[in-house]
Amino acid sequence: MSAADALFLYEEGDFFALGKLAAEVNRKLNGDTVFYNINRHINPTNICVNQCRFCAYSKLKGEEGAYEQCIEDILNEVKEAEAYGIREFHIVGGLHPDWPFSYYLDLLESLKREHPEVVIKAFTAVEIDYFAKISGLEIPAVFTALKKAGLQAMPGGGAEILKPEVRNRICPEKISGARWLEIMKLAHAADIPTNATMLYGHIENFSDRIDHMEKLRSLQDETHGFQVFIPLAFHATNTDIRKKGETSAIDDLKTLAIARLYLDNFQHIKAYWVMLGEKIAQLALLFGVNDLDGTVVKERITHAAGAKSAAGLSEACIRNTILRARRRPVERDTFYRRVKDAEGGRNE
Ligand code: V47
Ligand code: SF4
Repeated sequence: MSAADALFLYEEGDFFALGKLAAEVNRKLNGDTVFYNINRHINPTNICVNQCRFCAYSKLKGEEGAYEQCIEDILNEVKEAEAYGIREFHIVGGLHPDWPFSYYLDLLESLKREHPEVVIKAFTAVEIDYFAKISGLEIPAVFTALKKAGLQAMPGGGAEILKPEVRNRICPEKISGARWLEIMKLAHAADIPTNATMLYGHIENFSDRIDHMEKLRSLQDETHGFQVFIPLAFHATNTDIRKKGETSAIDDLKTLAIARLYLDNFQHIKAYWVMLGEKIAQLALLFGVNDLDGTVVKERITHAAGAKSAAGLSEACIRNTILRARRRPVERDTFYRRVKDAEGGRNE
């Protein structure tokens, strides 16, 4: 599909026809299955040297609401992980002005020591770039050290909108879009699978979104290292971006459907229920989506920006959401391997 085709679908495409088309493409790729994951988010600090205009989560050091967790606090917070069947730690946080790179290595090593079976998916490309700066290491050496400490995959955050004209207005201090792509390419070269996101619904237009997807599609053609694409719906409360209301349900569903059609080299499209709300995420299963993310537990980033969704969902609730859309719920691990099928029997 060309960029012009995708733009036409955004601007003129019939909403239901688009959904049907995307659902059909997804059915060919992934059948009836909808994946979910039993995971736990860890956000070690909200103190950040960047001040992205869309971010309600970050604080300056000493500002009211700023927090930092020592490794012991985190271990304590996740000590029941196995009892809850947790298979993945998803770790992202602010760029702390004083913490050394060794804090992050210690964190991964400690989590692996206490929870050897739980996969560690950690740090956006923005954090990886920051680790290189604070450690004086090159990016490949940062990856070598993190892998040795327990890193197994990376989330897709920090992509925002890759186009410089938009990016410079919403997050001028953040690494460039080109640098984000370069770090992802190096991650893939280091055999670290990553996800990819797009923050939409702020100041960007449809053509900026398609430009973003085009850049992801090109890199995926080169590396095949992206596992899933996740559009993130912008939430404006407590941010520096003035906007009336949140993204519309129609925009959310169209964006997911166009992503399914345009990103023909991505196997999976995820509806992140935290940002979409549980009901739109369910409808997304009719618009080309085959992944609902996970149980999450204590989401902080979007809730700082006014999200009304729950901070976490039980497995039963996620399975029920999928079943009521007449799809087959399958628990996956971080690498999209099936671990529990629709009847509830373990596959491993
Ligand atoms: O990079 C920040 C976004 C991202 C807001 O890879 C906001 O599996 C909406 O990347 N409104 C971090 N979004 C979260 C993220 C993520 C989440 C779930 C799963 C995965 C994955 C990745 O959150 C940031 C930024 O794009 N964000 N502020 C806001 N006000
Ligand atoms: Fe910091 Fe990330 Fe928030 Fe930007 S989005 S201010 S880099 S925590």
